[in-house]
Amino acid sequence: MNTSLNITMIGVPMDLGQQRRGVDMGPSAIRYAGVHERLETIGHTVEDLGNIVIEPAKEEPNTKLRNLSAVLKANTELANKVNEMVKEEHFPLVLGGDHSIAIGTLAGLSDHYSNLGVIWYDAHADMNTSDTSPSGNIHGMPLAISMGLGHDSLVNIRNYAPKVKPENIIIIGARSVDEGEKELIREKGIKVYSMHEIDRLGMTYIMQDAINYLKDRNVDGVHLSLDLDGIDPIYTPGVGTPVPGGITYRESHLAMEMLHESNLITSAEFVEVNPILDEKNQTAEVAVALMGSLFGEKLV
Ligand code: HAR
Ligand code: MN
Ligand code: MN
Ligand code: MN
Repeated sequence: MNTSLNITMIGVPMDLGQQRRGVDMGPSAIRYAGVHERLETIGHTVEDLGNIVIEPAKEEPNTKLRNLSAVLKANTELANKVNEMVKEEHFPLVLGGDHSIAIGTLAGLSDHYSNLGVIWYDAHADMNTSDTSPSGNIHGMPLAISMGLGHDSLVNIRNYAPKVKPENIIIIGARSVDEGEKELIREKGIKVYSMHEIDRLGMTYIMQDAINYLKDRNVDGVHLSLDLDGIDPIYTPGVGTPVPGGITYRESHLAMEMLHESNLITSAEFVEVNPILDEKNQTAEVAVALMGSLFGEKLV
């Protein structure tokens, strides 16, 4: 990552991709935890566009996808905003909101990049299709949709598909993966570092391997999609779907520091912060601390 970036933040107060209210307040909680000043102190220029407007949910009689039209509308708008940021050579930093917003972020990024890499830091694979989803929650689908699998309207935001190649995706931290997702992971040969590999090989090895993998793929940009539930809920309790046995606080900082050193990351989003389920805003504070490491903060 360059020493000084023009970072443009946008908040997406989306809670319609899942069923626990409160994650719409994630962007406010992250701002309250001091993101703007933290990144400026490192030496970056920071601009905050405020929040995208989320329209109210309505009855969706023709689909099992919960709140499809509102999720589609918000993601279409987000995609257009992110696309403008990239064109201006700004670093897009998206604040969530539930993980369904990655559909829009990736749609906005990848018509600019011809070979975009994606690092998906998450307890979940978020690779359900409309057919395999056990819940109908769109936040469990964004990676599948970005690969071109799922509801047509979501797959075709900005009128092209797919957004990412399966071989350019790396999942880190997986420990709650549905059967249909496992099948898709095998079928597409997606690179996954589950908690097993993290325990066994250590985060230093994993991140170096991930960075080498993406470099070998000749990616022209890498998006970091960081779901706070990837981290162990003892550090980040304010998430809608906590899964025990996650990545530690220090391992996560190490991962961000190594990504910073790699100079690969060209956009990022931090999602699933739910202040209602949190304790004293600590999940948002962890998000901002990790952004510090990702954007080049030095310990000494
Ligand atoms: N896999 C389950 C589903 O599809 C749960 C997904 C939970 N997703 C998130 N984002 N919290 O990672 O419903
Ligand atoms: Mn400022
Ligand atoms: Mn997720
Ligand atoms: Mn998750």
